[in-house]
Amino acid sequence: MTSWLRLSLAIAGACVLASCTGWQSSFNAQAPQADEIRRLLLIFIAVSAVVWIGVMVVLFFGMLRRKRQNQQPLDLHEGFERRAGSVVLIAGLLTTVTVLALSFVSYGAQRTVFANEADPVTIKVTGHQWWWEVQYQADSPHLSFTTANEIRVPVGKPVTVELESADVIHSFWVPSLTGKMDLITGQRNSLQFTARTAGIYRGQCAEFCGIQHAHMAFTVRALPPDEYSRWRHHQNQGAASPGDPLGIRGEQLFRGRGCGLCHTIRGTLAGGQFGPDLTHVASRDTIAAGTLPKTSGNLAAWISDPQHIKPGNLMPKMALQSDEMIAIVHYLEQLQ
Ligand code: HEC
Ligand SMILES: [Cu+2]
Repeated sequence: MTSWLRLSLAIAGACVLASCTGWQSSFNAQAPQADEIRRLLLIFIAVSAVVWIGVMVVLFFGMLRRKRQNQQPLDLHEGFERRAGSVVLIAGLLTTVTVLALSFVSYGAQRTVFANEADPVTIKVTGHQWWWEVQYQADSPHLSFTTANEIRVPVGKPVTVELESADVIHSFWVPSLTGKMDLITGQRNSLQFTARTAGIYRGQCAEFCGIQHAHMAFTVRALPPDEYSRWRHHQNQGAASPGDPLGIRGEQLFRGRGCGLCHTIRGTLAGGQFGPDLTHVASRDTIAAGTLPKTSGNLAAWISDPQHIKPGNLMPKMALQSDEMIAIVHYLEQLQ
């Protein structure tokens, strides 16, 4: 084998295998629901591989042993016709049995994937072009709150996500935790999963929903239960009041410049419902639905020209002076 060929094979192999691990992969299953789907996937791949190899082998021998050309096409070969007939019949029966068996296996897997465990944590997720609204629901309304693009769940506890859309059809997909489900206006779908291991799992909108569909990602972070309760308690609080003059100016500008018409910051007068809730925006890892890491520089870049980062997204470019920008970013950075 030439070294060139060996190198390309190694790179191709690495690419194929690399896609099997990582934080967004059905092969890296971290919940019983995802285990079932991975098992199903492997069974389907194995059965299809056996069928494909069988067809190729028969085709290969057929080509090797093909008959001479100069036969009379109208001659009948009764024995041959009969044998061919039984081969077709057996192949047909085998196909039926295989398809039926796969249907049963897949029905079995669905019973786990769609089983509803009692006493789940309920999270309502609403798809928007092109971000995710995440609403934590509780028995009493003062324990419910809204955030965006990042979902946190307790390890080992069943979580039900209720899915709805504010505009077009989206699809909720965190391959390491469970299967896909569509978000549809006026219809409430739901999915359940129980994360087994603490960690961060990436999700992605899996239904083409417009120009920024590819920038509609989110993360699910599974936390130990006590850490989860602490996080939830903190998120439920209103926003921290700005602690210095620059922050106070930032808060005033946030409303004065119209940001508060689209964004809510709980505990302040900003109560817009159109864009993501920013009450604890500084506690997020990313902004704009997984598009940029949340740093001061990226916040400023986003606010100064969101259309450059996600062309066509629904936050307009606003004219701000640079000192106003500095104050607003300084304020947002305090919203831990
Ligand atoms: C017309 C409504 C509208 C106005 C006005 C508006 N935004 Fe937005 N904003 C949005 C929408 C919609 C998004 C989500 C965009 C996306 O990710 O596709 C967003 C996203 C953001 C984000 C990222 C949030 C996250 O967690 O991903 C920040 C930060 C933000 N806006 C700050 C501001 C600031 C500061 C202003 C005022 C200068 C402002 N916005 C004005 C609609 C608006
Ligand atoms: Cu979408």
